[in-house]
Amino acid sequence: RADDGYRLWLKYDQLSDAGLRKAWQGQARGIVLESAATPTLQTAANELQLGLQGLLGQPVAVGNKAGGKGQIRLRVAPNPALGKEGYRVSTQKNGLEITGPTDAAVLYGCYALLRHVQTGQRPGNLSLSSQPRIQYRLLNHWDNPNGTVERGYAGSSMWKWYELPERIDPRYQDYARANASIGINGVVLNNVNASARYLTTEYLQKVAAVAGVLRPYGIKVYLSVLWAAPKVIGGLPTSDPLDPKVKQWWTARTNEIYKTIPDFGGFLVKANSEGEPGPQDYGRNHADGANMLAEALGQHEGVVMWRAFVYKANSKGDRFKEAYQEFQPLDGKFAPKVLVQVKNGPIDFQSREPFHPLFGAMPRTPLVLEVQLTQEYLGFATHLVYLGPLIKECLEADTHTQGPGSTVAKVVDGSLEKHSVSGIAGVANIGSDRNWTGHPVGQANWYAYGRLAWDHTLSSAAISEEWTRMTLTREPTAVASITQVLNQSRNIYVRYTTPLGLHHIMGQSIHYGPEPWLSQSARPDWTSVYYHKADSAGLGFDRTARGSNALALYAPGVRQLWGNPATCPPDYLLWFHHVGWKQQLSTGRTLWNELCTRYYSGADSVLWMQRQWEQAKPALDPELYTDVASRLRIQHREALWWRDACVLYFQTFSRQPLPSGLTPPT
Ligand code: GCW
Repeated sequence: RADDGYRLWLKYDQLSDAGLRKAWQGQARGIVLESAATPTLQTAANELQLGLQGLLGQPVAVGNKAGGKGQIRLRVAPNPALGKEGYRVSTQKNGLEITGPTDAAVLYGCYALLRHVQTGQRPGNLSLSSQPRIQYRLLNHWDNPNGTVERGYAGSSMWKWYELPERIDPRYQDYARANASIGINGVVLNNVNASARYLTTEYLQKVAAVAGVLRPYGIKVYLSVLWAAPKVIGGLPTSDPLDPKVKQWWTARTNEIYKTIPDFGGFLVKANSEGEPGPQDYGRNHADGANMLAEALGQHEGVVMWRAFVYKANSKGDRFKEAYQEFQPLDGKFAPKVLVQVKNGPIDFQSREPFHPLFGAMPRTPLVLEVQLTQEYLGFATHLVYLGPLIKECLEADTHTQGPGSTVAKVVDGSLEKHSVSGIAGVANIGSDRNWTGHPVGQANWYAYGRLAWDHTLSSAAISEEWTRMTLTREPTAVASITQVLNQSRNIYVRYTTPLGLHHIMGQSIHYGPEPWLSQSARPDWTSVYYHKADSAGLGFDRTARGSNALALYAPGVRQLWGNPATCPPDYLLWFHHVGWKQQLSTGRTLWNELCTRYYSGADSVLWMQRQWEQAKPALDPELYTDVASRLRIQHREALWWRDACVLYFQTFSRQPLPSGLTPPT
């Protein structure tokens, strides 16, 4: 049967290994609810039943009385070792037991057991237990009320606002299942470039209907809010956060939200960024704005996530430093309900960025890590790029702010600076396409994000293997060739687009394809030449003390490593240094030769990806095989486009021939 990708990784097809099936069959004849059947516990039992029946090919009854052997017991019971959301799946003398302190924890345990069976593990003496390291694990949709998605490449928005609240698209429930299966517990439904409309009574009814579908899966809804909403829909002359009428307006709106959606998650705010309104319009700062919203939330459980993605048009400055300059001085000024949401890197979701200097620099403020799953700068839904390595690279980066080992992960999970709240956000790559993400492998990015949000110590390779086994095939040689492609894909993409720390040289506004020559735009930091600074002497942005000195924003341990071109890893080199064309790098080649070598080997590697994919063909669904194979052909064509455009353009500065062995573009 052709697989259209709709089921994502939740494929409960019968296990082909009869021995394995048999081994599990005896353990899973029925499911017993030992605790009150709340909607979430009932959901957990239903999902487990659906999954096990499919995987094992036998009926699995759900009841509330233990009867006979092979029953799986679901039980909500306090267990300090599991935190608030942790689960334990274990073999007891009378069969398998799934426990956790809340019904959502038990739901996570059910998905863990299903994952175990589905990836082909043997039953044995089971003891799986895990708890999330980060509390708020969110997807951020950049979806607009008119059905478009900002930077969305998988069709239109999956939220059908014009049908809600009366009609509930069945897709919402499948979306909830997919999220719950990887531990995502919150979703921001709308774009950070927000419409005020979501705060109207009409829309709150719609939001409540979506919340109703997500609730049994342990998922809360959040909204992005337009700072100017009091003016736009409230009829007030101002949205100054210190104006009592503005405060009153937000408090009243918030109370109405909670009347409609009692477990509403909270607000996400993009303010004074890229033309969005904000408290600075009234001479106030980000903390004034965030704290006013926190006050409006009052006793309600919700939180404010205030984004730090800000920069102003400034030809002389360095955009790299701006968020730091605006936010770092506000550390300690935010109310307890406020978290500041920081992108992984200082510019904007480039294919490789150094970690954002705010991590570790605001110890009194919980920082949410924002990563982008939609591939705005990584080839949309056309290029195969598995983002596990990108997310891990940021999480594992050492900020050195409290000595070596002060990783971004420890800042984000709250352990380094002793915060009791913590959060992570992934900008969704999901749309109305039948397979949700456009590129079938985009599903792996949604999956990997959720798994890392739950446990950032998991390895990116373990996750790609898990995803492949759940989604594509369990045939070992195919799994090996596919996972090699996934694991290498991000480095390959970097090589043929922006090697050695080049950044922001893509096509203007659309953010696709190469445009390193771009020198005119509405603002200097929306050009390419602002970032690569190519001239006859060399290439790269000098961010040392001789240049913009952005390196000074980092702790000494980082500054020393990156500040010296000899010790700066080649992957970050041009982020921080203007390097002479003939300068010899640690790789043994001159800058020019290394640059060309990377562009060429990157583009060639796409042919390797194609061969690897072809090797897996016998084990794959034919439609899916062809879909990805075709996209890989586009990817190669476009890798050559990137390679040739960039090499030829930079050659006008370097005035050097290609290193021997490389064929010049024609
Ligand atoms: O990456 C840039 C995008 C904008 C986006 C903005 C942001 C939502 O090009 O489309 O707007 O970042 O993150 O706010």
